[in-house]
Amino acid sequence: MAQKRALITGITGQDGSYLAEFLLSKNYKVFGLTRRTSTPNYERIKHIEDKIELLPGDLLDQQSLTSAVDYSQPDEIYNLAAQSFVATSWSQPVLTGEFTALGVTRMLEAMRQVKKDSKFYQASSSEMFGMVSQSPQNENTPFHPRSPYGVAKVYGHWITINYRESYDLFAVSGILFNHESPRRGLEFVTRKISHGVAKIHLKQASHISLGNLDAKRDWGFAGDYVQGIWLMLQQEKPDDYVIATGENHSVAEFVKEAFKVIGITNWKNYVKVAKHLFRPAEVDFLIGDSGKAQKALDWKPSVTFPQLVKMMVEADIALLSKNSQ
Ligand code: NDP
Ligand code: GDR
Repeated sequence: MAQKRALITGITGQDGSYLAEFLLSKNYKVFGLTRRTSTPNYERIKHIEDKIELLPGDLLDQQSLTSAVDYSQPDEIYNLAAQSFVATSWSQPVLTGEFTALGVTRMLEAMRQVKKDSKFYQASSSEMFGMVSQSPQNENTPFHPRSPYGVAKVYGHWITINYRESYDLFAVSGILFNHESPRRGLEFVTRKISHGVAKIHLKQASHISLGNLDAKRDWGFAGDYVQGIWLMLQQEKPDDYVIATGENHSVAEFVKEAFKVIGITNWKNYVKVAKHLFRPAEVDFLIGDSGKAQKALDWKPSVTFPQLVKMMVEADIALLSKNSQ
């Protein structure tokens, strides 16, 4: 059988790096789209850089996307690139719309114009549910996004479905709930906590500043979730799936569990609540029902909440210890 070819946008991000590793383990030829920066940020993919091929491109630039698809001739396109930090979407709403919403159309156009028989994955998000109208949330739950990011993702979700229906493309949307790992960006709450706890453990900091401790999220492990993404493109027919653990916890519970890893129980003494970290509109409660994916894709999460927290705190302790040597 000919070697399969995949193009990943957002390969330098958390999910892109796990997905690239996973596809290499399946013997894919992996291409990754990277945008120009004055200093390369290949930290998450440096261990596989010699096994993949990086192509220049930006979600704002149609020509660069079309060229990347034309050059790589992918069997599968994974559109993971986005402005993905919800908080930033209020300070940069237009840019978020350009990347996270219109960027999807540009990628779909690139595929339609030069490689129509490719399979397309769109990274949709549980943020689309926003102010939830039912729990747990599944593929049929109505959307009520609460941030410019969430609104942009709803556009990306529907344009993917629209291209599937208009042009008969194999285009699918994975509605993924929060997924974390030691490779999570430092601005997201789980990594901010694991990194902060590691610093306190190593006596490099005295406290962590956080915003809303009451928000609840359905947190899974990114390594598990990229397998669900891949499975969606291995199906005979394109369809959309929720990927989630079916369990949720508050930010406070995450903090408590993280301090437990370093043997601290009175965690409230180490946390300061800062008003400026609260969002103009909040998503209070998310919990996903991945029953459809479990049945149709035979997917299920393998890492539990305490395992995830422990993995992240231990990885940050190791990282900070190494850096201070
Ligand atoms: P990251 O923020 O870690 O990675 C985002 C990636 O997008 C980076 O590689 C970034 O490149 C790239 N990117 C951003 N803007 C552009 C642009 N204009 N042109 C080209 N590339 C660009 O996100 P995650 O890995 O966590 O998430 C992957 C996708 O899944 C995102 O679309 C996110 O919105 C979505 N998602 C994530 C969930 C999660 O819990 N992680 C849950 C549901 C959906 P650079 O390194 O140059 O910044
Ligand atoms: P989220 O993730 O917005 O769910 O989006 P994030 O980790 O940023 O926030 C989760 C919850 O924690 C609360 N919170 C804080 N958040 C941050 N970042 N920093 C803080 O100090 C802090 N204190 C409390 C937030 O208010 C929020 O309720 C992530 C991203 O990966 C999206 O791209 C993805 O689509 C969704 O998950 C599913």
